[in-house]
Amino acid sequence: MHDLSTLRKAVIEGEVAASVSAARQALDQGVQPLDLISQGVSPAMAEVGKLFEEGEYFVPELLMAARATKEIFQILRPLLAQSGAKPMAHVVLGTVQGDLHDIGKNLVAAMLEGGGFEVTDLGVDVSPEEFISVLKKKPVQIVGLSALLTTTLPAMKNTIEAFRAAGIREQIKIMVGGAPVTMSYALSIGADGYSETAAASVDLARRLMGA
Ligand code: B1M
Repeated sequence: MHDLSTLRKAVIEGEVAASVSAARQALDQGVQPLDLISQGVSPAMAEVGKLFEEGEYFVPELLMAARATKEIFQILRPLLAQSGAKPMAHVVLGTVQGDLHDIGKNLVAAMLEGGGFEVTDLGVDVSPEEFISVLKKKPVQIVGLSALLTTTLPAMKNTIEAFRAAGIREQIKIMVGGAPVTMSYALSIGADGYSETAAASVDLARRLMGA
């Protein structure tokens, strides 16, 4: 396995050009896109979060690391979509209303795409009405909700309740995740599954589809 420490270091330091070039180099040397995410980008962003919590990093450093991650995804997205196989299911993904954190959700989107799912990413601060409007327009098998703030956990619950009120809850499977979310919280709000990491979300989505 190619050493991804250069890539991780570049992302942690928010060096956008160096991150992109380390990602290209790793791909050229045969690293698979999913391994690049799970062993490169994902642990690097976890480290960035830790540095922020320890007071070593401030918002500008966070945003530079997030930008580096985004640029890497621009390269990975077409590669992840390349398999040509029929998607296993259509997943609609979003960070719930009031919450602007999207780094973890973007990792989940990339891992699901790489795992053979079609993903529609609605972005951040997604209201229940926005989810419902998309769900009414096209066939969707799984909805993925992300939340990073304890104050936006209720929005996750409200979204599921809104699906119920709109009569569409039973048509979909719902998976949830994000740092403050736990399995017991997921079950208490009526979600079908919880995954702690982006990598584990692929297995969860497969299980929800009965695969
Ligand atoms: Co914010 N923030 N933030 N922040 N931020 C946290 C979450 C916080 C814990 C930091 C702290 O104070 N210690 C804290 C929340 C406290 C709490 O609620 N208990 C916090 C706060 C308070 C805030 C603000 C309120 C700060 C302020 O303005 N006073 C504000 C809120 C804005 C808003 O959302 N309305 C805010 C703003 C921001 C930035 C904009 C600066 C930036 C976000 C940039 C962006 O996302 N584009 C930011 C960041 C970066 C963080 C930290 C440092 C890092 C989050 C992150 O990206 N982690 C975070 C502290 C921390 O987590 N250590 C913090 C890396 C990422 C890979 O992990 O997102 O957990 P994570 O995703 C994981 C899993 O959770 C999982 O997979 C991912 C990878 O394995 N996962 C899923 C996530 N979603 C999933 C969905 C799934 C399955 C798995 O299925 C659907």
